[in-house]
Amino acid sequence: MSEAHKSRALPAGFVLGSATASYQIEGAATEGGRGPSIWDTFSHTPGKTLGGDTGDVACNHYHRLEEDLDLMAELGLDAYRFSIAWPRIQPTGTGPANKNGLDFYDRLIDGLLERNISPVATLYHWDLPQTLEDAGGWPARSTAEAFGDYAEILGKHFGDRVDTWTSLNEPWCSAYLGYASGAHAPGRTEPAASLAAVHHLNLAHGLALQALRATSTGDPKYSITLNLHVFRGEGENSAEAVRKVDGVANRVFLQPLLDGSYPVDVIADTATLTDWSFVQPGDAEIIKQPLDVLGVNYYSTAKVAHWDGTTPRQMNDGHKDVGHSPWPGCHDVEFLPSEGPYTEMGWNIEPAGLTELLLRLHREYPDVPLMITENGAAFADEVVKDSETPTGYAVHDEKRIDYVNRHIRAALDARDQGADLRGYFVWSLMDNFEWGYGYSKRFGIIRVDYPTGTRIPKDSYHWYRELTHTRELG
Ligand code: GBH
Repeated sequence: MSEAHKSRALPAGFVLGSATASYQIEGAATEGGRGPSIWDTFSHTPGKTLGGDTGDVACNHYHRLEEDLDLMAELGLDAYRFSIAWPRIQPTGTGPANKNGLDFYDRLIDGLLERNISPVATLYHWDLPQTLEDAGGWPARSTAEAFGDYAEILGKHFGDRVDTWTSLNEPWCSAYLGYASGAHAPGRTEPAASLAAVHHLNLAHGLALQALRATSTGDPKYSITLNLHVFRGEGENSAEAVRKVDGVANRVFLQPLLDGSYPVDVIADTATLTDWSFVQPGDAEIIKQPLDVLGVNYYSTAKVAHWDGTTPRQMNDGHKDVGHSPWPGCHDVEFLPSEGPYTEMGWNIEPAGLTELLLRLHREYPDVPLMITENGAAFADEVVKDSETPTGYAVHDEKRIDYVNRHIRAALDARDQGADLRGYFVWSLMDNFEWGYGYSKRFGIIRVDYPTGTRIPKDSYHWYRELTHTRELG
């Protein structure tokens, strides 16, 4: 029996969850008073998403809430990580709360609590109200301020019942894919603006945590989720290349959030783009809020090298190549293809990277508890007729099971070596709108049949259910 399949017990209290995001699953884009977000605008702009796919209907979760809650209960989840759509709560990003929007998340949160599932709520998973983008978006300070007001509404209304508040999901993506590479909404390609966005996202996190702490009457935990990168350097001068990309990818978030300052090397590397004057006195104190848990999203690693300018530079941002770099200040860094195996996204599979990442965080910030808030894989599923199942179909996805199995083991390896890891959320509960890739990529442990919306639990769902019940990896 190979190491990967030796049975291994989960530690007591280790949280097993699953994750989704509002725009990726809800649909009902114009219902319940929801205003347009930057992702509505972007996905409805020709050429921006594969096949012109949009989140208009998505998984229709908005109308299938009860069924989805029952699937989560059957799965035996300890916790469910979802995001709240800002434009459902404030259709134009400012002003009073929209009652219909609050109602929907009341039903979700109460439905989770009735089923003994802890609600882990993210305030922002990329669906910025379009009105705020029109006023400047994340490169504008006013967006961070508006986010603080939005957080106050949420704290007052849901702060008696939420288990964990997460301010932002992956500000790296919001800043660099949204404002530098343009692969994500709003699709701007302005490297200098992307750095202002970084700061205003950090500031928004700080303002939100202050507002949530001031208004939540329960005893929630406070967190943020980052997509931290694991870089492998190759060849001469690669240490310098790794330092640069690590700066704009990881340390530009970790250091202000946890240490209260920006890395001086990042400020120097980006000096030709900006003088960082958007950082105002007092901002550092606002950003450095006590964190009960740091959320980590992990999928793969990346290989970088020093680029000497003699050959065409390879750039692979892990998303579509749109010709603009999401790496400001890294003009002499080249991205090399990593060794396989790969998922359907083209991302390399390397569980050891997760162990290393968790141990790094433990070494640098030993007092901060960690949670894997996303990990999972897109693979092509094998759908077969099966009269034994309620839907008449079975979905075989052995590769996804293997991916998740190996990554939980890699995470536990880090825990065994001292990392304070509290749990794991598989991405995703169900197939959904995979941003620029539309519906072409499936990450779910539940298959969604488009356009009917029929849910079909995959083999990985049954495997994960087994894990939540036995608490032992098979
Ligand atoms: C997450 O994004 C999202 O939170 C979620 O909504 C999404 O559906 C899910 O993952 C799957 O994509 O180092 O240049 O190769 C993850 C986005 C994926 C962005 C890996 C960076 C590698 C960049 N990240 N990607 S690079």
